[in-house]
Amino acid sequence: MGPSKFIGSLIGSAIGDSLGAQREGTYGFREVTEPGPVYTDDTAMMIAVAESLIECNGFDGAHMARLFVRSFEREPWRGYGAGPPGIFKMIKSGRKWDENLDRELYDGGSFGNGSAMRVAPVGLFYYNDPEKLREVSCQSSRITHSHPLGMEGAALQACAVSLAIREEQNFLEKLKEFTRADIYRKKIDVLEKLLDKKEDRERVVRELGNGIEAFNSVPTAIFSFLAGSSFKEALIYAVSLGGDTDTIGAMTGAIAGAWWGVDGIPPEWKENLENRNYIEGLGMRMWETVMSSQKGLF
Ligand code: F2R
Ligand code: MG
Ligand code: MG
Repeated sequence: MGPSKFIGSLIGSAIGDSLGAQREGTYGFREVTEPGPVYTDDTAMMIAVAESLIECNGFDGAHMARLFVRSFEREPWRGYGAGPPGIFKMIKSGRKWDENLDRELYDGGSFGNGSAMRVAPVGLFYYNDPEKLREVSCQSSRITHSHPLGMEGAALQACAVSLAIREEQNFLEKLKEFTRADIYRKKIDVLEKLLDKKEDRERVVRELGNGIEAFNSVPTAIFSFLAGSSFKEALIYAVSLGGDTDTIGAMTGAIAGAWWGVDGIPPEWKENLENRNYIEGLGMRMWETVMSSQKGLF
């Protein structure tokens, strides 16, 4: 396998974020056809996840947490969710990454989509190892999102990216097998039935959601990917649903970019992406790291 799918997933995620950023938090069904000039917290955190996995050749929670803090301190204006900045402050003051710090902010921890929106690199890194993918998705989520539904959302999104890398033909069946929480399993059942009714956006949003909670956005991103017959179509559809559009866009883009590869992304969308060269380079480095560790196995 060449690097195209790895690069496509990271670039696709950043483009989906930039496309959706133009209408995050707005409602009603409206298409946006050109990505905006800047990406948001979704991409800033996704970059930190990728950098950490590459630098550590796998998951190191303390390292990843440090990179989150560094990224936030450099660019606090990226539009972070309510919880993470407080957690970064706790980590800076010496608290450990695995103390479930978000439980001091939310009962039972956060089930926001903040760990699913950044998890694509975990799906790439462990694309061939579903158990490890689940474990690292949950551990990386736990730094800021330790609620079981937050962790499950991250694991499900990473799984979708890994299935797209492999161009899995039984995509929904595999996702269903992987999922452990009822709310996600039920939504996967629903989305299968909605696939030929995608133009009824009101119904799609009513049944799948378009909110900031992981369970109201991860299934919607998976649906948007499946509803599109190209990267562009999937992304425009995802953002047209309104709500948490940068994040639903980022997650759809990570899956669609993994499936169609970097050449499946419209050139004019890539041209204007902020930090394009750096993100492409990260995709390449991640591919090299994964391929060289696989070589060691055989
Ligand atoms: N925050 C935003 N957008 C707001 C507007 C930004 C503005 N444009 C700007 O420029 O400043 N976007 C980003 O945040 C979302 C990810 O959020 P994250 O990281 O999950 O945050 P948090 O605080 O953990 O959770 C988000 C909300 O979910 C609800 N929630 C979570 N756990 C809960 C629980 N146990 N009980 C009840 N509610 C819970 C809360 O409402 C949280 O505020 C992405 O959209 C990203 O783009
Ligand atoms: Mg955002
Ligand atoms: Mg968002």
